[in-house]
Amino acid sequence: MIDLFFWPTGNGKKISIMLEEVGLKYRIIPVNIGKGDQYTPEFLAISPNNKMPVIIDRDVEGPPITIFESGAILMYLAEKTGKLLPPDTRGKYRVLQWVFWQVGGLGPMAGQAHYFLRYAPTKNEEGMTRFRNEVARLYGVMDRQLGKHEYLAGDYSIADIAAWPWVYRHDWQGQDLDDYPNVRRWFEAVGRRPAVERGAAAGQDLVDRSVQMSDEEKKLLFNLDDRAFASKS
Ligand SMILES: N[C@@H](CCC(=O)N[C@@H](CS)C(=O)NCC(=O)O)C(=O)O
Repeated sequence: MIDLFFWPTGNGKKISIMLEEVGLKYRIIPVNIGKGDQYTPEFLAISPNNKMPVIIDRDVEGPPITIFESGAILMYLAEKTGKLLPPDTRGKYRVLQWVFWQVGGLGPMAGQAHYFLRYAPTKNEEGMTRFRNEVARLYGVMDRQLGKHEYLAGDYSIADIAAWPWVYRHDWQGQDLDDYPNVRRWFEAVGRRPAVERGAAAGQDLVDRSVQMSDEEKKLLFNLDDRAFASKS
């Protein structure tokens, strides 16, 4: 049994989808990042960067294995099960370069787009333009790759699982999939996988998306102080 410290966001869903794909038993331990659960001493002890997802695997020889950072967790689960990451050097790095591209590029840039286009207390045109354009560039990169290959690294792999939950929020990033036909084809194909459907639905009951995030929640989640709200009308 794997303990998954989780909140239903793009980074969390990478891991619920992966666990569904590889068929490992898991239980969700909610980390309400809008309420500050990520700052408790117990959570910081397993996640020093105060972010979820984190897993604890007790089904191992010796002491339990604890891992934070979604890319590292995806690699661990792939290696543990021998699924969705080829074992040979060529195949493994063909996949890992796209996993790192997502974790270091698409995720952070799309996250900033979510902030400036959706959550920022004041409208900042420069931030909105900068991150909408950067995400557009990254979707262009994906579109070219997916024009040549069925999946990001050839066969379906952890690279697709890393990217899919972020493309799911393309509208929050100011992107229209009509502009990226290969991304659309891939997004729909991945979304039809039963394990992806199950993993994407995981923990949905934890949040009520009809309720707007409060200023206090924004302060916690986006590391803001009162100055960020000063010019709010
Ligand atoms: N690089 C990390 C990013 C994880 C991350 O940004 N998690 C967010 C939610 S999507 C979080 O826990 N935020 C809480 C906070 O920043 O206080 C990963 O890939 O696991």
